[in-house]
Amino acid sequence: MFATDDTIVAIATPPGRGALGVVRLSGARARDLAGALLDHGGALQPRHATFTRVQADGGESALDEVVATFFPAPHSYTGEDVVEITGHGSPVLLHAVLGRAMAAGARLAEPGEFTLRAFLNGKQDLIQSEAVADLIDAATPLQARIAFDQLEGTLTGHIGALDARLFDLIARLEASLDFPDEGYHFVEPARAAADIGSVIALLDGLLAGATAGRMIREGATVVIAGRPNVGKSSVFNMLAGANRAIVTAIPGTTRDLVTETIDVEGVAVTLVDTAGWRDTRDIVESEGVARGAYARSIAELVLLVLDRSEPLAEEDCRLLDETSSTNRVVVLNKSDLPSEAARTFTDREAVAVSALSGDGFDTLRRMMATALVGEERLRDEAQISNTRHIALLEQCRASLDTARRAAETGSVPEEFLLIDLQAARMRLDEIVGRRTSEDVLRHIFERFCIGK
Ligand SMILES: Nc1nc2c(ncn2[C@@H]2O[C@H](COP(=O)(O)OP(=O)(O)O)[C@@H](O)[C@H]2O)c(=O)[nH]1
Ligand SMILES: [Mg+2]
Repeated sequence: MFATDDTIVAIATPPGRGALGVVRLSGARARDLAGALLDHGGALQPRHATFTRVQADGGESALDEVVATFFPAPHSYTGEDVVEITGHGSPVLLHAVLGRAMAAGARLAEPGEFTLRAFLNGKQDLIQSEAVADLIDAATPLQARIAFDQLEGTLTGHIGALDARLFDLIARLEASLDFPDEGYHFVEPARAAADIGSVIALLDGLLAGATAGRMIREGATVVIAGRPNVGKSSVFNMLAGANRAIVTAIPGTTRDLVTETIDVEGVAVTLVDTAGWRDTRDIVESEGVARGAYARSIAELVLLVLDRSEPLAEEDCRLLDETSSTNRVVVLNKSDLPSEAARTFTDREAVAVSALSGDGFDTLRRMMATALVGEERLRDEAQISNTRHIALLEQCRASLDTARRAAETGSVPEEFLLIDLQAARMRLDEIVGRRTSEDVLRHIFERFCIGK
């Protein structure tokens, strides 16, 4: 299992220079080790910011002025004694402090080890530890909000409520198994089926926001498609807010995939500009076209750009056909020019824009967000966003479904019902980390960077 009996140290702030930098120690010897580095006479007082100095090697001169704060166990991030030393944000100074702490006997922390200790010491459940990583990684305010909700324990509360219902049901079933001779049923099968059904309904409520949640957490790939010269690169640039892709009046200028990550109403979107779709003999260009076709096939959403100032070309029709069953938004570009479009589209499927003036782009962004995560995204539906949680909840639901069917038909003994209910409960335990293998933990905490 993981070692937690030594004292770990790491630089907690990102690499590079800044006004401040933090070195953090956690473990039973944190205060002693910090004391050995600091100029300060006497022990650090709990939860006091102490202005002091870090001594250079040998102790004659000082390295830096710092503020040291001691958080005694168990009221610290990790649940252990923690000391945070805040100095100037110079890599040279921070590495010197780190080196001195290690020379004094601290071990360099593994990635995520502070948070792992917080989990192992019961300061957080696994959902919350994962939320710390998500919060740090958040690229949009919506991602940050969902991660913070999970850190605050919203999802933990929902899982706990499901677990309590299952626990109650299992206890009643077990009691009726314990007194078979009395012929007494604590739980009538029909009642059990109804109870399981109500747990399933709660679970479905959580899972309803899963697609949106996952999309918000993981972001989405959106591919811009269309024949040459309809204004794909111009639409890309307008969405990206910068002149990122090459725009020319010569068809076939975009030969490779150009990507940019942008925030579309809270969703982190990787926007991909592709080469125009057409039959071509130019080798470089046809490679670009092939990549474009591949990008379309893996995209969560396709923006199919048409030039509204021209009648539909054969290639437009072909792309319209090809993407008819894909999640797509039709972008009728060049709305600043007189319309020549022969075909009409509904407001739900198409939007007129001008990549020249920016007209219509607010609507386009809204339509993209809706196509990706649905209308409900900004309400509190997306409480679940992590693929691991979603998969476990789905397994939980499958076990409950089996149990409910068995209870409804009365076809199997209560023992079997219990096995399914216990299996369902085990999945909930895995989500919060009450029952999780070391491998799973390693995998989760590896994602963190050192110092977290
Ligand atoms: N009038 C007008 N011209 C546009 C608009 N969008 C793009 N263009 C022009 O159409 C040509 C092709 O644009 P580009 O973005 O390179 O098209 P792509 O080949 O599909 O990537 C360029 O001359 C653009 O300036 C628009 O909304 N209105
Ligand atoms: Mg282009």
